[in-house]
Amino acid sequence: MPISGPALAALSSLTPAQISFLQSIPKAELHAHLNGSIPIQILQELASEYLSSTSARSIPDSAVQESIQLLTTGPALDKIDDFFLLFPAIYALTSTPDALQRVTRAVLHDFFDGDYPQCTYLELRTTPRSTSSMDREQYLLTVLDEVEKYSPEQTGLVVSLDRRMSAEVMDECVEIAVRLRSRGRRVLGVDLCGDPTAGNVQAFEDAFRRAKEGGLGVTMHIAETTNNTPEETLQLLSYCPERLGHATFLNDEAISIVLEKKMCIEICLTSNLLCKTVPTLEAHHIKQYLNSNHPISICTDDTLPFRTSLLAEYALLLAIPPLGLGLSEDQVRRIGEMSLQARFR
Ligand code: 6MZ
Repeated sequence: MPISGPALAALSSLTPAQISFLQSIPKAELHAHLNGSIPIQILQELASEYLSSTSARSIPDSAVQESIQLLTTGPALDKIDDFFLLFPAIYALTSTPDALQRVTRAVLHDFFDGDYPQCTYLELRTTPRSTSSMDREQYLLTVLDEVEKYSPEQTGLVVSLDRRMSAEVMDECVEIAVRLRSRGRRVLGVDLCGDPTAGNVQAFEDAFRRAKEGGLGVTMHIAETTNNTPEETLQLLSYCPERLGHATFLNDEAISIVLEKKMCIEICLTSNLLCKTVPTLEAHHIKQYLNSNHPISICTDDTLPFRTSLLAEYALLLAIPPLGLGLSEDQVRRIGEMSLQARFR
């Protein structure tokens, strides 16, 4: 995966000994979206197959070409909304079982067997989609088969519930997730993701209650933008997630709940910087969690558009300011341990 931007600057500033240290420490990637983590070469291959095929189109060829072009050069995002516009083209290319199988295999390879292993443990998350060639259950089974084939001890699946889903579709996804888990499949949890301004979170209560009753872990993208109101955030916290994605704009009341319940924060540094929800590394909310020794996990979010890797995200911890946060090796090792402790069982 090509790396650029702040992650590359941090990685390039490290000594070979520091890079070896980052490679050697045990760490879990807990927040990686499957369709946001596809290696660009695989996506380019899928795009050329799509453009030369005669099958029915779900979106115009020009939209696919434009998005692939942007993803190849590294998209400049003015705001977080621009990020979500990249997905219709990616989705058009991963809408058959064969394509989904290929991307899942490639993403697993990238995390475990690329030039060097990125992590010792991976929770991959994805949103079940119903397409013309598979229903939501087939979608999940296709991904799960690959995940379990690759390394059942080192990987598991988190089922993402998109905020744009209707309550019925959300319930269906949770029902499938619970059923597959009860059959011993590696379904570990559910996530709430998607456009942070979409949906009414009160309608999601039932889905999260059922997921918990079914033994699934719960994580959710929360307070990712200033459009997420304090009321919405408190409502989501009342569903008792064990982990939170981003949690960038929490008010004092929300922070005290998060600290008291020791909810692990999935921190995605490059994602926040590039989506401009955090202005600088210096201003990042990771600092308040480091100061209070609160559980955090360093994650990539979407290596494809953000052009980063887990190792590069860890480089942002170790590099000297302003390129990084200037943490000590002991602190960084401890963060790796925390990520492993926060995995869903
Ligand atoms: C919210 C995000 C996200 O599920 O199709 N996704 N949702 N905030 C983010 N941070 C910037 N990054 C990715 O992977 C792609 C989907 O993950 C969600 C979006 O809903 C996106 O469509 P899957 O594998």
